[in-house]
Amino acid sequence: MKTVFSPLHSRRHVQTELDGGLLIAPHEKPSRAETILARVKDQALGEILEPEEFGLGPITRVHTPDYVAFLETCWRDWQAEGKPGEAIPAVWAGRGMRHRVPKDIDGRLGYYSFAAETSISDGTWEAARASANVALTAQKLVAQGERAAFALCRPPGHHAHADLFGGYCFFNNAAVVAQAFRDQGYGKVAILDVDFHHGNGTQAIFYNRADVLTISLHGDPDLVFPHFLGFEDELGEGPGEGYNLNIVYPPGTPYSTWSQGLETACRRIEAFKPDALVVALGVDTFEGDPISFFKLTSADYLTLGNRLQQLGLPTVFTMEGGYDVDAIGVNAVNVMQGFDGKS
Ligand code: OKS
Ligand code: MG
Ligand code: ZN
Repeated sequence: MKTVFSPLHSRRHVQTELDGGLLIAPHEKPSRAETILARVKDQALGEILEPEEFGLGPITRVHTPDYVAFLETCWRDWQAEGKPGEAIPAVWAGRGMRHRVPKDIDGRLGYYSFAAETSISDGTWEAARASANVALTAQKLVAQGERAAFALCRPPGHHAHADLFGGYCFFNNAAVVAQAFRDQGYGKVAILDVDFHHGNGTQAIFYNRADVLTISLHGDPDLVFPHFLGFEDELGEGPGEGYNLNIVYPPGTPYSTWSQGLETACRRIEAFKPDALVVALGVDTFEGDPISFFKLTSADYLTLGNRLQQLGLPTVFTMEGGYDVDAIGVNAVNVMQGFDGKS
């Protein structure tokens, strides 16, 4: 399988993540992508390509132009106000308040986000753009006939809504890829999110559409991030009713349980008969992950990859979460190798 990777991911190098009342060193750090790339090379998974430049067109198919413009100037605007640290949202429109875009940068940071752990500094815009280009290049490879491609995206994307950042995500790479398939004439696309966290942004972007099926397996949002979306009674709305599926699990879930939901998801995808599949791949389901509570083992990722291959679909993998950096390369590449037939 071919991998798409951009060294520009390292332009996202924030120093802070608000966690437990402290500004800690971020979990979502450059070594994540470098470790996966090293494993891709070590295992000779396949050719490694740099992304092409697709411009903002495919991004604004799923994100609003005002949100994209905000991200482009956010750090500049923050600095222009003389703020001493990294840009962190700290105020939101609560119940009963008005959802309008303020002029002030503190107000706009709140308007365009849903959480405060995701700081912004210089280079975040460039890295997020590169990450979307990585995803779109993988999509192009598959549209040109590759059975599958690995978009080694960083920063990740699945939490980003049409006009909200958060959960370390800015552009929803999986959604951008799915929409690109649609715009190229693929009639139906399925997105399967196997990251530990609910793919809230992906769900929201396609919630009222029947042409893109969204499925996410994740930790119970009653207990974990993103807290306010991802419950099993969220089935889609309007024309999209029946085209969103959430499968939630409690702490300690091993592959033997998790894979039952995977089977449900695979059967739903088979019934949908999509023309392409996007897998939002997080490996924060790993037993050693520092911020998650599932118990998947490294060997389980080979099994997962093999099961996804059996769907028989043109497939783009977009990299999402995974924070046990020592294991992230083995785990992510195991999915690709399982897909390619290794057991
Ligand atoms: C807040 C925890 C924030 C978790 C962000 C989740 C990132 C992720 N202390 N999403 O898939 O991995
Ligand atoms: Mg998920
Ligand atoms: Zn995650």
